[in-house]
Amino acid sequence: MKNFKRYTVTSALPYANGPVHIGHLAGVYIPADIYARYLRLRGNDVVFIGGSDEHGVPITIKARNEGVTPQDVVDKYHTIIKKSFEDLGISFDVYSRTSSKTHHKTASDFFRKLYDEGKFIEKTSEQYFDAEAGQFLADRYIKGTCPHCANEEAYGDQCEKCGTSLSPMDLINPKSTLSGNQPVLKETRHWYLPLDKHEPFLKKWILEDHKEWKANVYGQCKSWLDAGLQPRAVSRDLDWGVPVPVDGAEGKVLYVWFDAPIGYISNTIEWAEQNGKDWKKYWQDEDAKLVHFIGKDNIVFHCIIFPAMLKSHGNYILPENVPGNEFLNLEGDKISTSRNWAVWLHEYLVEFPGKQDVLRYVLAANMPETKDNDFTWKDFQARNNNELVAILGNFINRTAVLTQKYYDRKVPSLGELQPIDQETIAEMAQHKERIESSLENYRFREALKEAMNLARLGNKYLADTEPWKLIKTDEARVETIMNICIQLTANLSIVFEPFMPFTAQKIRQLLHIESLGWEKLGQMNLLAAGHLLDEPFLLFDKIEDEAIEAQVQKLEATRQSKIDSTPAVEAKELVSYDDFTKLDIRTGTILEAEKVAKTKKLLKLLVDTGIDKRTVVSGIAEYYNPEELKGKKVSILVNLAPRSIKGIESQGMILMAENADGSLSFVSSEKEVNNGSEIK
Ligand code: B3M
Ligand code: ZN
Repeated sequence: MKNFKRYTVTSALPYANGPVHIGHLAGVYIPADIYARYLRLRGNDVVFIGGSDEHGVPITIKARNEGVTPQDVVDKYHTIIKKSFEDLGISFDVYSRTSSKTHHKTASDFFRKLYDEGKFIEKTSEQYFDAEAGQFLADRYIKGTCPHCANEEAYGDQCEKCGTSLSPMDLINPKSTLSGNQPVLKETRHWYLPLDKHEPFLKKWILEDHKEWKANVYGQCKSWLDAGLQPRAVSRDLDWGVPVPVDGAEGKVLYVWFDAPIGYISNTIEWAEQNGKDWKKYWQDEDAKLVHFIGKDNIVFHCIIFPAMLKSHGNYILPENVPGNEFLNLEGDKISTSRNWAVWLHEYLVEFPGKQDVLRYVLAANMPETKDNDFTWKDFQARNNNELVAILGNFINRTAVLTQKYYDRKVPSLGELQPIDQETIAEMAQHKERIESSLENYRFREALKEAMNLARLGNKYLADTEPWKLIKTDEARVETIMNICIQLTANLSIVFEPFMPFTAQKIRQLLHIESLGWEKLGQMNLLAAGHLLDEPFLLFDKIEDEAIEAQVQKLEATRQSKIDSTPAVEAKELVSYDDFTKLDIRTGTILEAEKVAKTKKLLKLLVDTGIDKRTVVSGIAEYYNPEELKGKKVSILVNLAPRSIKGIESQGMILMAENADGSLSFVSSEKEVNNGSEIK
């Protein structure tokens, strides 16, 4: 195995359009932080990079929906995310953002170099354009009917009802969400990374040279490569992002997945500038080991597209490993930001103050390393009460309390060893290598289990030796036992440092020592006889049923509110007042009504609009009989362009309120008003 001099550890840059939840943590940030902390503890030169991904269409959509700018959106979430990571003890060396100046320049230069060297292909294609809004439409800005399940609200990239991936051209009756108009096809030019050309290299590099990658990651890469790679567009028609640095490319930005991974480099540059380091040593020197921590939905971008970009550029090292994780579910259901089905980190930190390590522990223990895994509040409670309190906390507390009681908190000396002592010491020494091997192979759950086994070993040793009985008969023997327990406790402060840094710090406080460094793990002479410990205090406390109930209730409330609410809970895009005043809506009265032949839903109505008497075809036959409609007061949109429906010219539209079950009812004024009164 190669010996690396430096480590460049990245963790996926979360989109700054929402806070971070436990799924992100278990999948990416906890394993990355454990790894970075472990490497540092071993004295390695490490840069651990994080940051917010602040580009992409979802951010622009959120901004539109909220009537703010994209910059407002990312400013808000970048602040929340950054703070919550800090509070959880995620030990980034740098946490920056892709809207930064450094990033814009780095990404722009990266693109420009590839462009200048002819590494892209340029293609013109037809894309949907909103003539009224005067802009090309990102897939997410187009809605229409799903060709698979007839959902009328399908997006241009996906139908959220049946889950099918779509392209905008698949939609029946596509509509721009900007203007509501039918978009038109218009030619546009974009730059493509010819992944097909990189395929032979990627095949060898991944499938032959990186067989050691995790099976889930390797498998996904293999299926992409087996299917054959296609050129990928790396620019978009959008006004939010890094502008394409080419003449004549106005209105175009780099595709978010082109610029975001370059964000790792940009953030390293910022860090290096602030810390007097040379960033190139971490990105362009074969002695540096680059590792990307990501979730499974990001595998193709980090294993195929970004390496192809780095390789095309030519100056960069490629990742040694990409330990991608599967997903964490919550109480049996997929975590969903839009459904608010999540445990949000910033909320957890407020609701469970001082319990960062409990969350870190539970998420590491349930890390979805090989398959999707589930987080439940019951398990959270059980792991806290039965493992952290009953095993780790219990052993250390007994050690501290007995040392205080028998020796006034001074470390007693080690006497003659008995077989049980020797066995315990030997077993302790074995953990080091096992834990190292687990950590270096990205098996964090296994490493954590091994660490916990050290605490178990301590409890077993205490139970077997029973110093509280011996103290009356064999005081010298108790000195040895307590010395061993204290040394074991010191070992626990080392081994838990990567997983539970706050707890490791507390253990050091109890022992009254500074950080020991990883190499001391397994040693028995960490604290000299006579060293004075601190006053005992508890490392963990029990989590009661009420606290867990409250969390379960909170989730239940989310589930319930989703069931109760109508499907149309989200407001539509904003419109200007001018847009609104274009609609001419009047009160009217239905004079005549009859069924439209050979249809189930349609009625032909004659309406007195106060301006004229006109025919309107309306899809209300399932809810109203023609007979009951004569004399009904209605609201009617009178300046809707006439449409021919079943051969009848319909002049306007009757406004209806649609209930959650789809039933319709008329909208009419509360007091008696004349026909033709304007509604505004
Ligand atoms: N923001 C996607 C995600 O959060 C994306 C990761 C970028 S890593 C360069 O899933
Ligand atoms: Zn569908």
